[in-house]
Amino acid sequence: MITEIVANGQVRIDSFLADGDERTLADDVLDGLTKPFKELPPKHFYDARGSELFDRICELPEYYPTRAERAILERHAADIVAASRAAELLELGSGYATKTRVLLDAMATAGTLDRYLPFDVAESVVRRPAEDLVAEYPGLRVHGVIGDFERHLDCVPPASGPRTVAFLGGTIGNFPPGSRRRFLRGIASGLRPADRLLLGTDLVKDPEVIRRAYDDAAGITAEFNRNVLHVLNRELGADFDPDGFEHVALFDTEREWIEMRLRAVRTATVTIPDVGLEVQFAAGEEVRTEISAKFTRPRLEGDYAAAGLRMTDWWTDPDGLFALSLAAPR
Ligand code: AVJ
Repeated sequence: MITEIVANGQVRIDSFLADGDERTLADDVLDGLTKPFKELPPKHFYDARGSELFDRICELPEYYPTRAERAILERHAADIVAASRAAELLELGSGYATKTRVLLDAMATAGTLDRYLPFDVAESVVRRPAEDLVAEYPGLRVHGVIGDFERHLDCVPPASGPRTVAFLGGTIGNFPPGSRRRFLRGIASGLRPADRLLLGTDLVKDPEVIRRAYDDAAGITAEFNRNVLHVLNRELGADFDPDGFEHVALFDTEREWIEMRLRAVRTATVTIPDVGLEVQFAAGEEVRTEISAKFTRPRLEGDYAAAGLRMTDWWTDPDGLFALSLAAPR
């Protein structure tokens, strides 16, 4: 671990990422592209370009989750803070902390705000808002954690007051059901009785509305999807022709999740020197790049129960598109 203290001791940043980290990309590629049905995990979308494309997705007319979640936060931040009594906010996948300010404001108004702990893989994404926020909120302590929340959850410093762990945006939907419960169990095991999980979940709705959110008319999501191939080219020396792959988004009505895939438009042979792999693609062959599960309240309650949590509160936007819920350890 590398620790750094800045802004007169108000900001501390711990980094758990080291040399091994391209390794997880290499391992994921080696695993995923040698499976009978090829797949790549969605976390590798988010290099600088991917993060920028994702920000543009959030502004798209078709992509409702960001707006719906923000509407819930704006309307219910005070309720969330009253229910959780949080003195500190640990945010997993904090990004640029735009939604976070709504929560921090409500905590400041309630007079409980003490500490913010942004947790993200991207170093700049932890550092920049950390420094801005101490300037904006007098007395706020910021303890940033740079790491992979699938591996470094245990490295987060202990709570010094009632803690709310926020996992927003619906990213929990990226986990298939079994891993989802395992991940929630990992969060639950770090919660003390007064701590809460604040979770954002996209809800089941008209499949066409969901599908369009992942296949926008301007083609931004398609570019975002193909970006993972640019990442493999740059990081692993691969020779993918991203234009040789088309974007596919389909809603699995049985499992109620959206899938994104990349479909080879023609036969291709791709070499990936850094993992010593030569991969064949048949024309029309698909690589699954993301699942994004959609929830109902009973489904989420089932997941919470399986993870040792119980739902204490549930809020949706007026159109019922998205939900925020609070869960407590049982
Ligand atoms: C960041 C995982 C919440 O699943 O909706 C957006 C990613 N993929 N468009 C989602 C995403 C395609 C997004 N999450």
